[in-house]
Order: sequence, then C-alpha cells, then structure tokens
Amino acid sequence: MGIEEDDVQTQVAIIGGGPSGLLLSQLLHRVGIDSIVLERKTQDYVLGRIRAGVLEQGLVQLLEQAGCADRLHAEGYVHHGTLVAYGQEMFRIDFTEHTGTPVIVYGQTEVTRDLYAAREAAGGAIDYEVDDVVIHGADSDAPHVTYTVHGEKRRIDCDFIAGCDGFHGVSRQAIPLGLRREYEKVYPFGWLGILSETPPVNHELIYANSERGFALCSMRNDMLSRYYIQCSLSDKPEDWTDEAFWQELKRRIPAEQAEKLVTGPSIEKSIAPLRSFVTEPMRWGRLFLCGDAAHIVPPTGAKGLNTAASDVHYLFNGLRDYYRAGTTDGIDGYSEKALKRIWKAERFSWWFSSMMHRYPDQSEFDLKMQVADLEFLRTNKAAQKAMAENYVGLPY
Ligand code: FAS
Ligand code: PHB
Repeated sequence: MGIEEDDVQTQVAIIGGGPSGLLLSQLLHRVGIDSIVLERKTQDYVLGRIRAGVLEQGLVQLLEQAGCADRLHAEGYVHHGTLVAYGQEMFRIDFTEHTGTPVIVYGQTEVTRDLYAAREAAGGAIDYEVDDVVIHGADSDAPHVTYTVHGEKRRIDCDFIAGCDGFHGVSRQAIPLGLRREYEKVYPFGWLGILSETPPVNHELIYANSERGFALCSMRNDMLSRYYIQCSLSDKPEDWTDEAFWQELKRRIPAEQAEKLVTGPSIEKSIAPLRSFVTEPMRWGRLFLCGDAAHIVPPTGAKGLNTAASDVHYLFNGLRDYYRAGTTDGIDGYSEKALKRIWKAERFSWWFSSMMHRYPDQSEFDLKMQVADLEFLRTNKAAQKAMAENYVGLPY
C-alpha cells in the first residue's frame, strides 16, 4: 500500500500518553530522535487520574535528563524515611542512614503535567482521543500503526513502536499469545484512596497494619493529603461517606496519630484493585513494552511508576545507541535487562503487601508470622537496610 497524503513518518511511534510514553518521547527529543505519542484520552482526563506519589532517585535523574525537573525540585518533598505501624506500635525506616538516598514525594499527576508541558514547548506531536489503534508489522523491518482521530483514519510509518499504553492497552495483546508468558497474582482486596485539602497527619508516610486492615497516610503538599485504606473488592467509592472513611482510618493508625488527624471533605475518592502482573518478553520485533503495559505491582511499595521509569531508561538508551552508533545491543538486551529489575520490584511489592495487609483466609499462625516479620524489621538493622534499599530503588 503506498503512502497516502495523510500518512506520516516518524522514528518511534509511542502508544500511550501517560508518564512512560511522555518521558520516553521527551528523552528521545532531547537527542534529536523523532516520535509521535498517541493518547486515547484527553490531557485533562490523564491529569485527573490520581496515582503514584513517591519518586525514586532514578526517576528524578531521568526527569532532570529530560529537562523536566525544575518544579519537582522546587515543590517536591525530600523524605529521608518512612514510618511503619502495627497496632499501637510504630517504628521508622531511615532511608538515608541505610542507603544515603532519600525519595521525593511529588504526585504522578505533577510529573505528567511537567512532561506534557515539555512536549508542548518542544512542539512534540501528541494525538489525543485516538481510537482503533492497531499495530502492524511489529515483526517486520517496516512496522506501522493505524488509528482514528474523531473518525478520521491515520497511519504512522515508523522504525520502532513503544507500547506505553498501560495494563488495558492494545500493545501487549499485539504480541502473539504463543510468544507471551504471563504471571499474575490478584489480591483479595483493593485500596480506597482519598485526596483532601488538609495538612498531612505526619511529615513522613505512615504504612499501618491493623486488625481492621491496611492503611497508608501520604501527602502531595502541606495542604493536600493522600490517604488509603484497604477495602473489600465489592466496595464502591460511593459506599463510603467521608465521615465513614475518616472514622475507619483513625481506627487503623496508632491513637497518637489518629488524635492529630485533620479531616475534611474529599476532593477525590477512588478504589484501585491490587495485582502483581508481569508479561514476558517485553519485546516482539520492533515493538517494545514499557511500564504498566508490561507489568503491574500492588502500590504498597510505590514501585509502579518507578519501574516504568527504569523501563524507559533502558529503552531510551537502546534506541539512542541504535540511531547514534547503529548498535543493537541495547534494544536486543532491553527485555532481559528490564525484567531483571521488574521482578525484584515485584518481589518487594508482594513482600511488603503480604506483611501489611489482612487477608480473608489468614490463619492465626499467618498473623503470628506477620507480627514476627514486623518485629524483625523493627529490631534488625540488616532487615531495615534491605527494606530501605528496595524502597529508595535498586540500581538501574
Ligand atoms: P498509564 O496507565 O499511566 O498510562 C497509559 C496511557 O495509555 C494512559 O494515559 C491511557 O489512557 C493510554 N492508553 C491506553 N490504551 C490506549 C490505546 N489503545 N491507545 C492510546 N492510548 C492508550 N503506582 C505507584 O507507584 N503508587 C500508587 O499509589 C499507584 N496507584 C495507582 C492507582 C491506579 C488506579 C492505577 C491504575 C495505577 C496506580 N499506580 C501506582 C501505578 C501507576 O502509577 C503506574 O505505574 C503508572 O501510571 C505507569 O505509567 P504508564 O506505564 O505510563 O501507564
Ligand atoms: C501515594 O502518595 O499515592 C502513595 C505513596 C506510597 C505508596 C502508594 C501510594 O506506596
């Protein structure tokens, strides 16, 4: 089929305008590699999704490399540790003492906003509200993507395709089932999260294991708090009044914290299901999967956005080397290298979730194991160092 007038060419077609797709597009732009981002939703819709809140140093450095870290450094909060509570007990894991590295608290919404701003400032090509995205010839040397925008058919001829379209996207499904191996664990509970324009209960995060279930006290800034409680999979956000949420949260954190809690109306309320998921391989021909398109973690370890970042780092370096030096080591080694780090993040997220949540089928022995795990973490420096190293982010 010849090139029609409404066909366009680019070097990298990126499906998905979330943090993975935007960060990859911006990094490629900074080294002169052309890309087009296809996003199913509007920019406002993408920015309206409240998700991650904790950034590893690796992601911070990538955003610096992308020229998008000014606001992050001006408004982000440096956290040198976190609190872990069980019942009325509470102890601190000191990231900086054990690793020399803090994390930065800065919402994914703001990261995405900064990336959109950078792409627009650079005249980056982003098509919003696209439909019917189909990947063609991923296993050939001349792949292309077709899609529609408000009913108008489009085609992009490209060298490579980056599938950054999240867990429910089309990219993963483009890899033939016979070539894919999928690993999944679905957790028997969800997280009910709210945003409230109230001062955070503590200046650091509090992860709490209580007999009523898990709770997390987080924040976005001095007057914007983010709280989560473990909830039933049958719950819907509308089942929970603000008052019911606050009362339940107070029951799940130590009394001294509950007494300090400033409550207020929720400005966002949503429920996220929890799953661990990995698809292998993350490459098929000239299609590369990045971020949630390839893997999902329970948010307990704050690894979702941060493993998307390391995927982007590996893929960006591989594509840069291909275009600069004509070498393919980076792109050929992408899947294996990304999966090595992903599986360690999967393990940490699963371990932390197992220690902090109440499971419907838990026996008395299981509960004793949880307390033993928490007591060991509380009293053993090596255990704390291991947790800190995972939380701040293992090396890329
Ligand atoms: P995203 O899903 O963010 O982005 C994919 C983009 O592709 C979306 O904008 C989508 O609209 C678009 N898309 C989908 N199909 C498409 C198609 N066919 N064509 C074009 N575009 C398409 N991580 C944490 O670390 N902490 C958290 O607290 C946390 N909470 C979360 C809560 C929820 C409800 C979810 C779903 C995830 C959460 N995560 C959390 C993980 C989250 O932050 C992801 O790791 C992060 O968004 C990954 O970014 P992307 O890979 O860009 O995927
Ligand atoms: C958040 O602030 O949204 C957040 C922080 C840490 C997590 C999960 C979510 O582990």
